[in-house]
Amino acid sequence: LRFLTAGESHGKGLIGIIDGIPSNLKIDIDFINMELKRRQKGYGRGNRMKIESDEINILSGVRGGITTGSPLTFFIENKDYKNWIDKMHIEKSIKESITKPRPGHADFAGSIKYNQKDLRNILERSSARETAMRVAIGSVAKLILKQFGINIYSYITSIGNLVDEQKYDINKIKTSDDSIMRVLNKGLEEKIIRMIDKTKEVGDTLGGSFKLLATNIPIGLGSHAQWDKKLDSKLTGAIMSLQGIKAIEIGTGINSSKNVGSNVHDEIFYNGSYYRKTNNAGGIEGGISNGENIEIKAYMKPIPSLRIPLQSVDMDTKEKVSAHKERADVCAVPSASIVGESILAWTLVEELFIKFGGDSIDEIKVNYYNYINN
Ligand code: EPS
Repeated sequence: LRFLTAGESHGKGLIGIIDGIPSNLKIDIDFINMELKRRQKGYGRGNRMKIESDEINILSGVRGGITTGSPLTFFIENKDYKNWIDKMHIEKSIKESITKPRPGHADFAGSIKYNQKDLRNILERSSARETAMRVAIGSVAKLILKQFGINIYSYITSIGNLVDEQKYDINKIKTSDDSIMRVLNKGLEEKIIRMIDKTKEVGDTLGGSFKLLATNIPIGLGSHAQWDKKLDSKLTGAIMSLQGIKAIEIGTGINSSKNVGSNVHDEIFYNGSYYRKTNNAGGIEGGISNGENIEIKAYMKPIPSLRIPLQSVDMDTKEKVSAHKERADVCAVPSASIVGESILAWTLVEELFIKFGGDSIDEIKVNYYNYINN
């Protein structure tokens, strides 16, 4: 199972190729489009989101609404491309050249690594526009997980220095889409919106954090036996690949490190099946899922495109300059949480297929229920 994405932020569109999706899976296009819409929401997005209304276009791998086992090809059009044809033309020479890297962006290191004089050749691909395709691909992963009763949720735990440390039950967490900032505390939402407005006024940006949850996880995804088979290592690596993420916590990992073992480890009980009363481990012990909910928190840095830019160096003249200005969002943490859900779903499907793999969804189900019922 693997996927690749291609496409630039202001190019013609985004392409995704997914290889290894089993046959006989029903593809719910409305669900994929709904997920794409969820990613486009949030207070603090820039004007680009008024131009785009992302919609999936399936080019291969599905007939009559059902997967055939062949690779899936997805296309999402960039509606903004028509405004960028001169700057993004495939053949005609481009007049503009960006030479002032934004601190915090891929511009600087990317242009040196790829020997590019025009930073747009780096920033177009490093842009978080790519995450639209990752959500489309992740929504297929969610459709697979649903077949096994596994669900994925997320909510925002902080924006800037406004932090929500409250614990919530799963029914409350399910309501996060009701809030434009995907927070569970209405009072906090109002404060966040005011802070985003103020931050926008002064030309600055904000980061934050979000929590990801996966429920009804079977015991036994991942393995303790080899470093590159550990579930926590795979999940954190995958989530870290999301643009802007700078830190990740599994369960109560940070607090646990400050505590004694007897206060941290989740005691084991049995009543017909095994259960825990706490989940400090975030559902993973020894690199293996232990049957509890998988709980992960991801932390996003503030967006590096600033209206009032930081100091930089013109890479052409080597003079001191202000960094390049580019239209951008003030805060995109709610969107990142949706992409986080997609990445979590994808990685869980990868692990599910390692353990229960087969070529049709029917075969995988037989393997899965054979294991679960034994
Ligand atoms: C992004 C910059 C902004 C965001 C974009 C990510 O786009 P633009 O440069 O066109 O204003 O809106 O996000 C999306 C286009 C999207 O679909 O999420 C960046 O530099 O990462």
